[in-house]
Amino acid sequence: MKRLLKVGSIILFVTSLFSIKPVFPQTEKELQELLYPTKKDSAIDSTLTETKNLIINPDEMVHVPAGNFIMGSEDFEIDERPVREVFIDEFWIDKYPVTNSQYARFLNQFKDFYPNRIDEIAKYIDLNNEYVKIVLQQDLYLSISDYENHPVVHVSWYGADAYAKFYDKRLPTEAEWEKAARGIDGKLYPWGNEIDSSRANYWDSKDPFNDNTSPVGFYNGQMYEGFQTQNSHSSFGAYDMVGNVREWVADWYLRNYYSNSRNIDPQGPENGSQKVVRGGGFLFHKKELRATLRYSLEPDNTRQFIGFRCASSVNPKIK
Ligand SMILES: [Ca+2]
Ligand SMILES: [Ca+2]
Repeated sequence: MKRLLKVGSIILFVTSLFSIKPVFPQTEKELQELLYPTKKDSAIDSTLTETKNLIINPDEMVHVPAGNFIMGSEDFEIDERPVREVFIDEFWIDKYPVTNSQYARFLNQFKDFYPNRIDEIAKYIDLNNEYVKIVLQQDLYLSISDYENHPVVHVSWYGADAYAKFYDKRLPTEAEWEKAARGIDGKLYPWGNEIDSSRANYWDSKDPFNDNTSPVGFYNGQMYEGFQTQNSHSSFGAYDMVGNVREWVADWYLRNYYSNSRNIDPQGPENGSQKVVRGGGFLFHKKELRATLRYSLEPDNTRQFIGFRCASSVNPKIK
């Protein structure tokens, strides 16, 4: 809201110079056009160019109702144990991982709103890395063509957290992420207990992206030039929870946290040195794609296979 107020006051100031009645943006698209009237190429293009007929709204969120779910697993690593029932209050979570288009838009807006914090951008994303598909061209951050709807990678936890806060969202807790991925009944994957290459992007899954990221929402049941997918969202409608990129979440990592944590809205340990990363990525074999797998990394670090998605405790439609 504070951002809209700021935008509103800028618009009021500019329009008052020309004695024109101010028009406040009603939608994100109108906001974009007001902010970047001559730079429309920075706006979100939700149409995939390289995969025809796959159209998504990357800003969409899905609702996860309040209630218990089964968290953890007894069958794999020690840090996934024990299995227990955990209550999570209602929340919303991004339907897809944050894309290159979205992150480029954030960087443009961030530098305009916080001109004295531009130095922080270097801590948010490793723009010099060859795998990053966002470039700075003439003072404007842009997604490289054909990668607009691929998940952003090489973002640090700080870069993920800054994005979420800028849009009045937050990172999901580890428990929220697992509930959004598995549903309430302890499934190993968002759709069930078996995995194959028609459902998620993993290493050697023979998808059309040559062991790279895939556009978010790709595994939706469509056939793409001979490659058949199955609709592989979770019970709550979130896509790419496993496969594609692993995702930063809010919690600090502690190996034995599950055996000590509370069973109502656990928030993770008070502190730590590594943040939790969830959901298998395109560089991992399918046996490492289970939704219970826990991974961790120092928050200032970045990886080619790590992105993120946001959550909200407030309905995004009534914010
Ligand atoms: Ca793959
Ligand atoms: Ca994922």
